[in-house]
Amino acid sequence: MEMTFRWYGKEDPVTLEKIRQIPGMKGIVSAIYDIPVGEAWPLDKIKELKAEIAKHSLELSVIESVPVHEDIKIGLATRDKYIENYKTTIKNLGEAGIPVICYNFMPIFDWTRSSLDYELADGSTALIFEEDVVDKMDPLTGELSLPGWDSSYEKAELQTLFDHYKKVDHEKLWSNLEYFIKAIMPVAEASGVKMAIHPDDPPFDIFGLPRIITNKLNLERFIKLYDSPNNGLTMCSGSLGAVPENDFPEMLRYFGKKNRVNFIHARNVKLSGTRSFQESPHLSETGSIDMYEVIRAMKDFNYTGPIRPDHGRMIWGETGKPGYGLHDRALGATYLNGLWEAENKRRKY
Ligand code: DNO
Repeated sequence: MEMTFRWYGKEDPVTLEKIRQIPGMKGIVSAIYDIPVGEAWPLDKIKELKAEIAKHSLELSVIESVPVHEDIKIGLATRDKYIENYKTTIKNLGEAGIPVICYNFMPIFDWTRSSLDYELADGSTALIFEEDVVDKMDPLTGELSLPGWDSSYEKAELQTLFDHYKKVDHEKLWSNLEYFIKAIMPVAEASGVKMAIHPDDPPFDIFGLPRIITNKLNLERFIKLYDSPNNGLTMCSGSLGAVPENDFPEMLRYFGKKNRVNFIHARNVKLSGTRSFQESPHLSETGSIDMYEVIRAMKDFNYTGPIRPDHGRMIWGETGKPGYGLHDRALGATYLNGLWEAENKRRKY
């Protein structure tokens, strides 16, 4: 595995100087944040980002995300022009030597939580999802926005989008995804770029909008849309593991053996209901996911790709982007490195 860390660019209070001091840190997961969703990313901007990261002896290992324009997800006639732009971005990223692109296909909203600063028993704060709270939220106010969302929409746009999505059920979303995948994958293959779709977070419908990248059956359906290792997955333990019916380590092993795991997000969640959870520290005993099993699964298919510690709590008085502080994510990276070293050595003896 290659240990990586998400960096939100020059505005991020967690600087590259700090990230490179985390033991074993090799790569950066980042994006270009000032290009409107749907436009092509110019090669020179990509090269600039890569060079900035290289100055700190780190590598730009993954782009997360190249966002998918809503017209593609809805299946509007305008989608073709956005798909052409997406193909240009993939081609340019390939030319700059970026090996992996993470993206998602969630309608309108990216990852969603009911609170960003829930106080845990130890005084740290974490992100949580409580179904009954989310059920009462009004998604049309335009006030719902989370740190790190690829895109968020103004109130007026939201109503139009919701109107469009009235005609998009799960099967329609699948066919729009298939259309997109079949169009972009030949370019990804020719450019040497591995695509890694991120599961829906949480992995069930919210606000009446369909979500389809949610469980083993659907991931299997997804990889069959286009049979190529370039058409792969981001296996995110916290997203898929947020519902009791998903056995994350088993799914990781299964898709890993099929050579479809192109990126891994590791974090823990503590389930507090069938559709409610708290983000917990990475350590197995604090959450519902057995992180040692995750590492064992990775070893079972000899994973050599990128992994990043996903969201951390806010600890030691740190302030900043909820989920994306330095300290708890650095602890997460160190813990994962420890499990990995131990499992590697155990297998050699
Ligand atoms: C949350 C992240 C997601 C992810 C996108 C990928 O912290 O895992 O925002 O970056 O869904 O497109």
